[in-house]
Amino acid sequence: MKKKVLNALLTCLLVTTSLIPTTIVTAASLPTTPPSGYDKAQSNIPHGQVSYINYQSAATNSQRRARIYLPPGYTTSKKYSVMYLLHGIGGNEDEWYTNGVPHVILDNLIAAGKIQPFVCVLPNGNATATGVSDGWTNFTKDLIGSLMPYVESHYSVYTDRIHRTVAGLSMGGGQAFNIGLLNLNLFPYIGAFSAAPDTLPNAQLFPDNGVAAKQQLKFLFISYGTTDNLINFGTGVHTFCDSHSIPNTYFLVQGAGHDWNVWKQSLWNYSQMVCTAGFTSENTSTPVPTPTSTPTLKPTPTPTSTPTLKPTPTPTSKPSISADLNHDGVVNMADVILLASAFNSVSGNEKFRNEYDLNSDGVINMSDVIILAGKFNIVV
Ligand SMILES: [Ca+2]
Ligand SMILES: [Ca+2]
Repeated sequence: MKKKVLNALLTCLLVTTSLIPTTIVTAASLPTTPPSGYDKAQSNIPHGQVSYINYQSAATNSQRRARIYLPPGYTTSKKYSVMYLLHGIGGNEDEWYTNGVPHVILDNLIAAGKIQPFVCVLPNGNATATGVSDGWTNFTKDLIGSLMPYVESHYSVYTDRIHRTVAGLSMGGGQAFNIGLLNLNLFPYIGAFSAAPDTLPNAQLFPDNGVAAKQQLKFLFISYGTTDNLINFGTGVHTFCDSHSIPNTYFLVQGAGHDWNVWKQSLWNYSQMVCTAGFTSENTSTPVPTPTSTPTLKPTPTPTSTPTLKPTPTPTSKPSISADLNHDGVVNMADVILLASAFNSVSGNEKFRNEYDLNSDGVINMSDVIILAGKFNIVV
């Protein structure tokens, strides 16, 4: 008799347990430091697949390449959410895959039941082409006008805003801010990891003083290593949001710089938190808010006051200044950091004018970073 009661209780317990959704584990304690092994491939779990895609871009009038991660068990009998994950200066569609192993991090999170499976696209965020002065800005047009339509017509993915996010590191973090905040009708979740000087000023990111962002943003994640010299760019956005009651998550990795330790940890946290915020929700009944500002393909309003994104003057007309600003023989992130430290300095400072004003227009700004980006990884 006792055994019967015990069995009944046990059955009851099993039924109850099976009724608990096996989906998202609460991410209340996030963001945090990931457990060791979060970025290490495990042989005993299902793996997603990463492959190249080629699409015709109206922004460059050429074929462009991206990588796409399809989660384990991907099937056309269901719809998936899509994350666009952007790389940094000097990188391309291979950078995240090679150095940040998003496929490994996502496989592990899915296997652990921490996130729902979703599709992750790794674009080339520098949509440079003949006649295009700034491929990084031109990427907005490429992403929205060509890459997103390609992905949404070739894969079994949702096409509404609730199931789409943009995130990125460094230059890609700046792009995530610029693209996401100025196209809130398309991107309600934004992740900016160690955002670089391409981050637009708050007046441009929040043209209505943050009203639309407060209304439409569902999740904003901003992260940095505490020793990163670029920390002020995204922290300025964080501060603006705090002072305008726009919810945001500000994640600092203590003692870290501008590196993959921060970016991989950020992806691990962001992926879980964005799912909790509704990114992979199966409930599609959430109404799309009417955009209060007209969505535009170009994130940059006409630069009337600042000479940002000016076309590079022809090199023949100016004496060429080396982009190897720290004179260590290679053009890389260290030089961007030096340049950023002198941002918005004007020609009154002779050292800056002589060494950092790469296009010799009297001001150190994004135009100079674009020039530097064009020489990235060049050994001088
Ligand atoms: Ca250098
Ligand atoms: Ca300049």
